[in-house]
Amino acid sequence: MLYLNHVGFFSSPETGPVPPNATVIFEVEVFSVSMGPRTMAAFGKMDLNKDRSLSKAEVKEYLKLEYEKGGKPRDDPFYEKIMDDIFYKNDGDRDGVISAKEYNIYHHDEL
Ligand SMILES: [Ca+2]
Ligand SMILES: [Ca+2]
Repeated sequence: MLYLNHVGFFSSPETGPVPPNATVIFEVEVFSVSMGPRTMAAFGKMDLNKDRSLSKAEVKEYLKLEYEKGGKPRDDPFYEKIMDDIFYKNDGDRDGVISAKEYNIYHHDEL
């Protein structure tokens, strides 16, 4: 089962790396409902330095903003968990950044 989280990344709690924290997964799922599917517009918003790839710092910054906007700021370990999952699932070549291509990769898949 796949969830789409609030920044449009897919997340699978069954096969995730370290998400025994059901609360995180639940909240990620809740955010997904309000945000809809991943778009290049969302990518552009997260890509602060416009190099067409997302570093952990950029994703974290975005997560923080979204949670603060939602009135539910979290501590760093919370964001780290979500980011671990995001990068595990989306950083296909494991170079530590999510390229536009990697970000968009599931977009063309049948789920
Ligand atoms: Ca970037
Ligand atoms: Ca990558």
